Formats: sequence, structure tokens, C-alpha cells
Amino acid sequence: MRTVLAATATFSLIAVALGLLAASQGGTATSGPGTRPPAAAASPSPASSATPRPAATGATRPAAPAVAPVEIAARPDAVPAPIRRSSAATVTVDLETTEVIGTLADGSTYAYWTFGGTVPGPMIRVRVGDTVELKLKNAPNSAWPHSIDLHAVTGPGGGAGASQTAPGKDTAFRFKALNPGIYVYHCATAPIPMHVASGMYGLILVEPEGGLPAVDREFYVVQGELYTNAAAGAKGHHTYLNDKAVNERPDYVVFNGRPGALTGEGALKAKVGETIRIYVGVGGFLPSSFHVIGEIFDRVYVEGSIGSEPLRNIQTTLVPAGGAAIVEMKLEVPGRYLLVDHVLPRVFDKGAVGFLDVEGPEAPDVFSGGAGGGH
Ligand SMILES: [Cu+2]
Repeated sequence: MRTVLAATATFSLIAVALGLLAASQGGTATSGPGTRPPAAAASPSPASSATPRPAATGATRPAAPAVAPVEIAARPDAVPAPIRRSSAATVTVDLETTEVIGTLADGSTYAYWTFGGTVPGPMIRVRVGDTVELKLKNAPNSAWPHSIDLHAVTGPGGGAGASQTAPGKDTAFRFKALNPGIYVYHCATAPIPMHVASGMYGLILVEPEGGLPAVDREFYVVQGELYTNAAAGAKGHHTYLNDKAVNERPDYVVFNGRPGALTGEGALKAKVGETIRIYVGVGGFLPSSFHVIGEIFDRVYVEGSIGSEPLRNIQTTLVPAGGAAIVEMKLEVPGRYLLVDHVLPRVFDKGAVGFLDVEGPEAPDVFSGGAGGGH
């Protein structure tokens, strides 16, 4: 059983955020995302799938399920390779929707719904002018229909109407990627907030002709919220609670699906001298004031705009709900940098922190004084 950052450990989160606690120390270690256990056979199905409803206020939390929870956090380095084609093509994208019991934190689980088994779902990469054949399969053990609305689509519903897919069925539709950019995709089956907040979102990159400038590493980070039927940090099994979503009061604000997903072994890793690019999106409902403590974005493709010159020298970029941005930075100084939503209570109390661990020689001409925290 993997150990994850305990969501209950507010002190640990604060200590981690301040650089006071090494990820390898007790209580904060995370295991690698590469050791995902097999998907649980059981799904948190409602008794009847005919007229499922969001959980009501005050719903009683069920006991922790008897199946091993799965790791749902998408790896931050799970970025498809740049496209080398010099002309448009027809490409097929296969996605499967699943309903799983996923690890939320140490001793707690959540009824996640996913594209491809991870939160966010797999990053999709196509080229402008490509015709995309989107095939959506809904797992046979799903209790709900699912669908996909890609913001990269020009067409009604972004594909949602064409992709409503019952459990055990599949659908397909085609679209031409007319506009380059980095776009959110999400489930659009009623009740849509429930599907989205349960983890059904991801990003699709539509590369411009000639691609983006080469960088040394690319990363995939998507912020979202969890609105659960228990207090943040409570042990046991959690499910979606609609009232908290309606009132925009999440228990967790997270990168890549759960608190601690991008800490420890899940951290972004890079080396001094490298230039990195982060595709950062918001799959949830709260805009993110995305900031990396200790770094300055050398370039930001604001709101994911590709085609105009990126802005330069940005401290914090606002990523809207249902939107995304591309940030780039050269790494000059080794150490641990913190990815945060600079709405800081989300960092200290709700989980919105990830690590960027940079290895390499010290650069005392740029920074000296040792590793510290804050900024
Ligand atoms: Cu769905």
C-alpha cells in the first residue's frame, strides 16, 4: 500500500510548503506514480443507475470500500512527445471513462471518475489542421453515462452531444483542430459539476505549424477541487457533495487529483541549466493564481494563447476555470521550488502545492544563503 501525503496533516503541509520538512521524512513520503495497482473491480455505484442524483447535504459517509484503492494522480511528466509532422493528418484518440475508488490521502479514499484512469486524464497532443477521430469508451462497470467536451473543438457542445456514452458502450466523433492552443477537456454529462469535480478533466494541446520552441522538459499540471461529504483530512471513504460545489467551498484544492500528488516521488524533476515548460490548466471551478515559489516565468502564453508573443517575466499567472496557460522558465539555481495557487489558504489547508526539484551545481552568483522556504 502506498503512503501518501496525509491530508490531515495540516502541519505537514505547512512545513513542506516552507521547506522545513524533507519529502523523505516520515509522514510526508510519497511513492512513485509508476507503481499503480490494478484497477479496482468494484465501482461506487448508486443502487440504481437509472436516476442517479448528487449526494445530498449531510449524507452519511459509507465505510471504506473493501477493495484496494488505485492511484489516480497523473504523472507530471506524462506529456506526449512533440509532433514532428510538417503537415496535417487524421489522428485517432482513444479514451476510456472509468469510475474507481482512488487514494485521496493516507487512510482515505474518494470515488473518482476519470478519463483513462488518471486525474487529470491523459494529455492529448495534436497539430493544427489535424482531423481528430475521438473515440470514447465507457467502462462496462460504470454506473453512469459519460461524455467529452473538448474546448479545442469547433462545433456544438465541443463534442458533448455526440459523445454521450452509456456504460459498456462507445461513441465516436470527428473534429478539425482549427485553432492552436492549450485547451481543457471535460465530461459534460448531467449533473456536469459532479462529473467534472469527480476528476473528469484534462488538457489537449493543439500545436501550431512548426511546433512550439524546443525546451528540455515539459510537464503536465492540472488544478482541481474536491467537494466531499466529510471534512478535509477525515479518514475513510469520501464521495462528492453537491452543496459544497454549489457554494464553491471545496475541501481540497489539488494539483493532479489529490493532495500530495506532485510531492515526493511525484515531484517535477529537472536540472540546473534546463528550460522547462509547464502546461497548467484548471479543470475545476476556481481560477488559479499559479505561481512557482522561487522562480519567475520567463515566458507565459497567457490563457494558453499560441500565435501571439508570450509575455515575459511574470510572477503569477491567472488560469481561469476551464482554461489553461503555458509557462516556461530556465532553471539557474538548484533546490526545491513549490508550485502553488497563491490563494495561500488553498496551499496550507487544502493541498494546492507541488514540488519542482532541481538538481545541479550551486550558483552563488545568482543565489546564496542555502535552501530556505517561502519567498
Ligand atoms: Cu462523466
